[in-house]
Amino acid sequence: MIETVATTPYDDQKPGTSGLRKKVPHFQQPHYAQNFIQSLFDVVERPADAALVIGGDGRFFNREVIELAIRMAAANGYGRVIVGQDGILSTPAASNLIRKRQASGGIVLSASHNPGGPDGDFGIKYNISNGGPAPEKITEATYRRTKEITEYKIVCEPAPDLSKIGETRLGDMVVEIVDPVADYAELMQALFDFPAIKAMLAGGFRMRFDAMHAVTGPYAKAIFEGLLGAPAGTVVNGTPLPDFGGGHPDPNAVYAKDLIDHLMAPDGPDFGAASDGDGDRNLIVGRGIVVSPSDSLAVLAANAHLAPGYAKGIAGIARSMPTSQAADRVAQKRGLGIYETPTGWKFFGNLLDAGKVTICGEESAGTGSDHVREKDGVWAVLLWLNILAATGKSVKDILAEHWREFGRNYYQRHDYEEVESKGANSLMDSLRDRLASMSGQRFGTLVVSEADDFSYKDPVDGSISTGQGVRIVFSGGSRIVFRLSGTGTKGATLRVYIERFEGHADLHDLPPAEALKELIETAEAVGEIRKWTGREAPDVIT
Ligand code: VG1
Ligand code: CO
Repeated sequence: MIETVATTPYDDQKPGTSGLRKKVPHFQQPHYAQNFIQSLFDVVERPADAALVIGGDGRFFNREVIELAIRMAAANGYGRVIVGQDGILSTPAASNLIRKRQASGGIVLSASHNPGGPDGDFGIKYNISNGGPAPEKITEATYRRTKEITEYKIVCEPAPDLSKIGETRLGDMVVEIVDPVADYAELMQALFDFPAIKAMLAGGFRMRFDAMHAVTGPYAKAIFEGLLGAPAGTVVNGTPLPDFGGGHPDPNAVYAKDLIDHLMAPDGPDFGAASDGDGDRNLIVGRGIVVSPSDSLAVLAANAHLAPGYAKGIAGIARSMPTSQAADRVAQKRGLGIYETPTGWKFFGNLLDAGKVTICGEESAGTGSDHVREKDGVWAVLLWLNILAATGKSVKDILAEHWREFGRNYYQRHDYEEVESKGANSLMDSLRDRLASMSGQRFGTLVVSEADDFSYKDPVDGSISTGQGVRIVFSGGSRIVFRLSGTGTKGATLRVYIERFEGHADLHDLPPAEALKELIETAEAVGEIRKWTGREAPDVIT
């Protein structure tokens, strides 16, 4: 039986970089999740009897909202929902299922790398039929709808048991509970040389995968320890926990320090990797060296042809604006198309669908390809392993050779977290006010050659996104980018991205902080970060 429930709008359901993210108690307000889900169902394109994929990263409140979404889908005319067992689906696995099963879309419940638990973060994201995050025109329409919603529909019956694989019915709708890993693992085997990676692992190559108590645990265990035969214990923190073990499932130098410490030991493993809450990010660490995500994108693009799935070569590369220009150098040398998009995976979808690019990446530890329409942590790890198996080289050697061939883009991102929104906005406003007069200005030895607020015109559908971050480019190509995060749930997070190109091979082994010293000082001088945020130093440097 379908019940129509009266509700009143909330005024703060505007999706950010990657869906709607709020603290759990915020989501637990009466009808809060229902309003957002109904607004989605009201605006998205879906044929009668459409299929919908539903899953999440297993964080606190995941199951409740999955059950709600199933009951609301049944009341809103969906013909079938495809749900990961126990409500689990990594973001890339959800993307794959949407594509493979020709669903009209999917609901992914995650706040990605943000902490979980009763006081942690929660999130709802909608993906469209190509498997990718909803583009801005849909997120904006959803937001408009949330401001005028008066009722939502839900079936009275409870959702079926999410732990039992198989089909049941709820009202007129089929509820299909699927193994969250099987289809994804099959796709990975179609892309990579599993026998070669398996032989490398059998030959004594040692790896460590840190799932950070988040969703990649079951995927990593099935693929690395199961299919590829890595010894049990290769995957650590491999059971998804509702609060991620109290940790912060963001694979960077701060939160994945334990993994990095293992890899820095002289007798440590050959290769280490970690993923985030929902399995779309990756951190790659070689023995004695952490790979910066922007470099990882460039290396993967330059070597993808070594994996069977990309043997024909790649069509082009796309990177988000703040991501370093290391990938551009690969594209230039190899005669490939290169696209610079705003932050967030939703901007890659059209380029991938149109076949303009094969590999995409962001400085925030996200890389992926046209195999799905999301970034994909385990995919990136497998492509690295495939490259290592095909070349027989170490991560350190691969990077050194890459820099010798293409030069090195030294890079850092400085995050100032949970600063007061007012100060952060003033900092950005002040920069924007000065953009027009900045060109030609001198800071130490650096001269500004160009300064703008990044805007993007999608080359496929012509849509325009403005205000995507302030770029200050210096003669010689060094850059400082300032933008505010669109995924935080408290105050504002200021991100400052700093980059300098170094072509001389004998200068490729400097610590990034040293190579970027002058630019870091210039970022303070231009942005007046201390003045506006009251902070002496960033919280996180990646
Ligand atoms: C951050 C990253 C961005 C990424 C987004 C979602 O956004 O900078 O590159 O796409 O998170 O990642 P922001 O607006 O906070 O800078 V995740 O792993 O949520 O799916
Ligand atoms: Co994520």
